[in-house]
This record gives sequence, structure tokens and C-alpha cells, in this order.
Amino acid sequence: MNSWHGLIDSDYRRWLPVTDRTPTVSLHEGNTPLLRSAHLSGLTACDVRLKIEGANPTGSFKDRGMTVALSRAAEDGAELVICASTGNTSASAAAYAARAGLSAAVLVPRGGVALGKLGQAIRYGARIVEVDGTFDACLRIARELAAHHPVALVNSVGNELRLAGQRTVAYEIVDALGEAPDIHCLPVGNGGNVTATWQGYRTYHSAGRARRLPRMWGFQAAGAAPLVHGEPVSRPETLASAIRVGNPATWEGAITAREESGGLVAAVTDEQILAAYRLLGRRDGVFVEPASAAGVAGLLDHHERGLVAPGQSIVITLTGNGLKDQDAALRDSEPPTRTGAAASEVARTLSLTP
Ligand code: AN7
Repeated sequence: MNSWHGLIDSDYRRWLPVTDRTPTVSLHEGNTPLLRSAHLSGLTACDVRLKIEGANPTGSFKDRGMTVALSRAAEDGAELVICASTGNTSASAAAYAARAGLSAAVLVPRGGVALGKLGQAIRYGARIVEVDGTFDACLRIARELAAHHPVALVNSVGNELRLAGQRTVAYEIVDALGEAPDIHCLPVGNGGNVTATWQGYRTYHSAGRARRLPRMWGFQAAGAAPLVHGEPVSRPETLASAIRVGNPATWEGAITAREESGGLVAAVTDEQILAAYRLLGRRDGVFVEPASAAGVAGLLDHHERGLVAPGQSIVITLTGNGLKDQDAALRDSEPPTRTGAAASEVARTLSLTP
């Protein structure tokens, strides 16, 4: 039986900033799998669950916020929505704009976006502008355009609508587990997701739906870790392009999540991110994009340093789908073995015994 019709037309509607006058713009996002990882649970002696946000309609958690942002943009009579993006926001904004019958323009750092995400934005019919600069420059420009022209900004910066939608991930987790976890791990780029997830747990806790609150453990890539250093990074560098952000727009929110939850924001190296990326595919059958593996990389790093007490409930957000970034998937991989079209040849190649 499939009775799921997206976040706005679900039981979570009461937590979302929509009214009877708001048209629902949805691709049936949300309600994503929460998978137990046998491997990570065994390794850490904890109960480790993976929240598979790559199962959303455009392949990332961004759809949770975008259904709300575009529903409200449609209600407000917007014609053009604009965003800056490291890729996933642009794909999501373009898809929901198409769904709403609106136009979308997306600003992306030239050469800084995985091809699959650009392909998505193209097919969803967005105008794509490649800016000679970082994501941070794109965001500055998008904000300026929204201030001076009739365009709706759908970045999560100061966009309560996006954050309200993204809070639903915490509601789903508490509803699935019957309680909040002890620790919630996730990647951090612009800081919106850690902010929203923490606010979601707080909302549910205040409403009496969870008895406890998790510690929020956010992880940035070592070459793009402004929140860890306490100052912006002018030339952010990491192969995890989705979190290549030097000056997070939701800086305060991310720090608040860390402080209020008694959590942390720490750095993981690209090597650690890639190791976790490979591990998720090989051990759990979950294909993520590199940035999405940062939460797992951070958990493993803290486990190796003896900082993860056994017996805890741990949830890790896997933010985006691996299909978006085939360059990362094929990097350092063995090329496929070629054979002629004969069973005997394939059998020999696979070392099959008679
Ligand atoms: C897979 O698409 O910012 O800390 O412009 O795509 O809320 O920024 C993407 C961010 C983690 C970080 N994982 O979340 C964009 C964009 C993936 C992402 C993040 C992003 P935030």
C-alpha cells in the first residue's frame, strides 16, 4: 500500500509553514529509509543507522526544504527562483520549479559541480550560470540579485521555509526509532542541514514526542573547515565538492547546534572521506556521493580515537546519492576486464573451476 504523498500532505504538515491557500508542490519527497548498518554497528559496538537521503526524488536531502520553498514561492506568485549551489540545491530547485511551472536560474562555481547534478538541472529546464569563483561568491551574487530584482531566493540562508522542511528528517528518525538517538552524525557545508536537523529534534522534544535530545556531530572536509578553524577559508579545497564551502551562510545555526547539543564540529581528511565512501558501498550496499560519507568518516575517526562509548544509538545522515558523481566512483578503480563473447573465456577470467 502506498499512501505517501510527500511531506506537505503528510502528518508532518502541522510542523510546516503552509496554509490552506498554499498549493502543494511535491515530488513525494521524504519518508526515506533508515537502514541499520551491520558493519558499522559491529565495529563500534553501537546501534548505527543510516538515513538514506539519496532516496529522495532528486537524490538529496535538499528536496525536503525545496517542497516547502517552491510551494510558498508559487503561492506568492513568484515567476523566477534563483539559488547558488554546489550542485544538489540547483538540481532540487530546478525540479521543484518545473513542478510548480516556474523558471529557475542556478549559479554554480565553474568546474566545481559533479556532472550528474548539472545534467539534472539541465533536464529540469533551469538556466545554468557558471560563475568564475567559489560557491561563496555564487551565494553573494544570488543574494544581491534577490535584493534588487523580482526573483525569489531559495537558498537556505535566512530562508525559514527551507529549514522548516529540512527539520522533517529528525521527525522521521524519532518516529522510526521511538526516541531520539544518542548521537547524530552528518556532513556540514553551508551549515543549513545541521541547523535544521537540530531544530527538528528540539521541536519534537518540546512537543513531548522525544524524551531526550541527541548530540550533533558535524563533519567538514579538512580543506574546507571554516567552522572548525573559527574563521572563513578563502580557497576551500576538497574532492567532496558538495561541501566545498569557505564561509557557511548558516554559521550561527551550526554553532548553536553544536553548543546546545553538547556536540562537535570536526574535520575529516579527503582520504578518510573516500575510505568511508568505499566502505558504505562495499559493506552496506549504499552508494553515496563523497560529501555524504563525511558523517561516517567522522564517526570512524572518533571511534578509532576511543571517543565513541559502546552501546549508543547513532544515526548518520547520508545526504546525497552516489549516482550523481561518477567521476568519484570511477576514480582509482580497476578498469573492467574485457573478454570475447564466449562463456569459457569469461569463466577463465573469473577463475571459475569446472
Ligand atoms: C550531499 O547544493 O549547499 O551544511 O548548494 O549536497 O546544509 O550545506 C549542498 C550541501 C551535505 C551540506 N551533503 O549541507 C548545495 C549545497 C550533500 C550536499 C551538504 C550538501 P549544508
